[in-house]
Order: sequence, then C-alpha cells, then structure tokens
Amino acid sequence: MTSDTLYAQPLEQLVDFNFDEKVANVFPDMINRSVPGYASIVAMTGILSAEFFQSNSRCYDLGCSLGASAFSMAKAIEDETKHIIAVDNSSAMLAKAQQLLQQSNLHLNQSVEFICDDISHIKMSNASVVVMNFTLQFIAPEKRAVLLKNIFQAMNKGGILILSEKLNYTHKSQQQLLIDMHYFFKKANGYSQLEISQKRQTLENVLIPETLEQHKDRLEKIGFRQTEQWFQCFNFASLVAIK
Ligand code: GEK
Repeated sequence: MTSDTLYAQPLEQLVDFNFDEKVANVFPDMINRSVPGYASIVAMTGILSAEFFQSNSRCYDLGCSLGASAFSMAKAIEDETKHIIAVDNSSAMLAKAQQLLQQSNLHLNQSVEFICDDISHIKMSNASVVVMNFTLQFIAPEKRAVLLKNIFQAMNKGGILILSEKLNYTHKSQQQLLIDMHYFFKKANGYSQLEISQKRQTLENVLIPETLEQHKDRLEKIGFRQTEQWFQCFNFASLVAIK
C-alpha cells in the first residue's frame, strides 16, 4: 500500500481537493488513516448486502473509488444472479479499480461492472442494495434530495440503502469535541499537524457534512419505511434506510 504523503510538505497554493491520479495512487492508505471505522463499514456493507440482496436484482456502489464496497458485496453475496454496478466520476479511481478487479483471483469479473459517470446522471433500477459510503458529502447540498429520491425510486420494496457520512453538529462545543477527536485519530495514524491542516483547507469547499437529523429527516420524507443509525466512530457515521 503506497503511503499518503500528499500534504506532507508545505504547498504554495492549496487547490480544492479532487480525486485525481495522485489521490487514487495512495487512496487505500489515505482513507484508512483518515476515516475512523472505514474498514468496519466496508466489511459490514458485505454482511448487510448478503442479507438484503434479492435474487435477479442489482446492487449499486455509488462513489465507489477503488471498489472496496463493491468487492465486499461481491464476495459476501453468494447468489449467482448478483449484478453489482460500481459508479464513480473519477477516471483515475476507476482505472485503478479495474486493475484491482483484473488482479483479484476471486472471479468477481462477471458480477462487478464499473461505470465512469456522475451518480446524479445515471439511470438506476431494480436495486435491492444501494451503498453510498462517504460519497453524498461530496454532492452539492441542493442536489442531495433529488439524488436520494432517484435512488428510492430505483429500489425494490424491502431493499436497503447504506449511507455513510462525516457528520456535523449544530451545538458548538459538541462540534469542537468531535473535530478534536477526529484530529487525535489522524495524529495517532502518523499525520503531522501540517498535513492535517492543509488537507482540511483543501476539503473545506468540497466535503460538506450535514447533521444526523438532516440525514434522517430527508430519508424519512422521501419515504423510507425505517431509518437507523447502526455505526459511529467520532464524527463518522453510517445509516441504513429500508424501503
Ligand atoms: C469506498 N465509497 O472506498 N459522481 C460520481 N462519483 C463521485 C461524485 C459524483 N458526483 N462525487 C464524488 N464522487 C468509497 C469511498 S470516496 C470518500 C468514497 C472519501 C466520488 C469520488 O470520485 C470518490 O472516489 C468518492 O466519490 C468519494 O468505500 O475519499 O472520503
């Protein structure tokens, strides 16, 4: 795994974060050292998808990056009618994801399909499992409800949406404490103060977190029959919503 040192040196100009080739090359190291609970969420995505998958339906991994959640589903779902569609609009990420798929000796080729597109533009249907692990936070806030409505419409009754996000808090001291704890996590994982601060600045206009209440209210308004938070580590959480 290539180490993430992208922000280790002082950068003259801090440009908005984007998922280019440099990021794709270090992505597994970056996400594991930056997102508390990431490995657990990916593993549980497989476990949950195996239970909620309906024969002859589709699973979507929206904002799949290198395909970790898609591969977790492909490995966990035994039903051979599974069709996993993994979507990302970063061609650098998808090129690497395709490589990983070819290299894997898991015979996942028939079940996983990668699509390079904006998740707000694709047509979805017949979905029993939809996964958005840390992707909605990168979609413009005003476009989130429309995207979630499209997902809802594409889902079969009894299907599951797994939605993982960084959270925001409205209470000032609560927000500060959660941010501090996330900082301790990154520091303990070997990131310097400079790295943490430069990365934070590049993400400021790009990753826009919402509160747990905003997520739950929106999912309920859209029509999901049950919405539950099943995981949290510091300010990173995961919800399931059942249609
Ligand atoms: C994982 N889920 O490893 N359309 C398609 N893809 C998008 C869009 C968009 N509009 N916006 C952002 N992305 C993954 C991790 S990373 C999270 C997800 C993180 C993609 C973007 O290119 C990136 O690959 C991914 O969403 C977010 O389980 O890096 O914090």
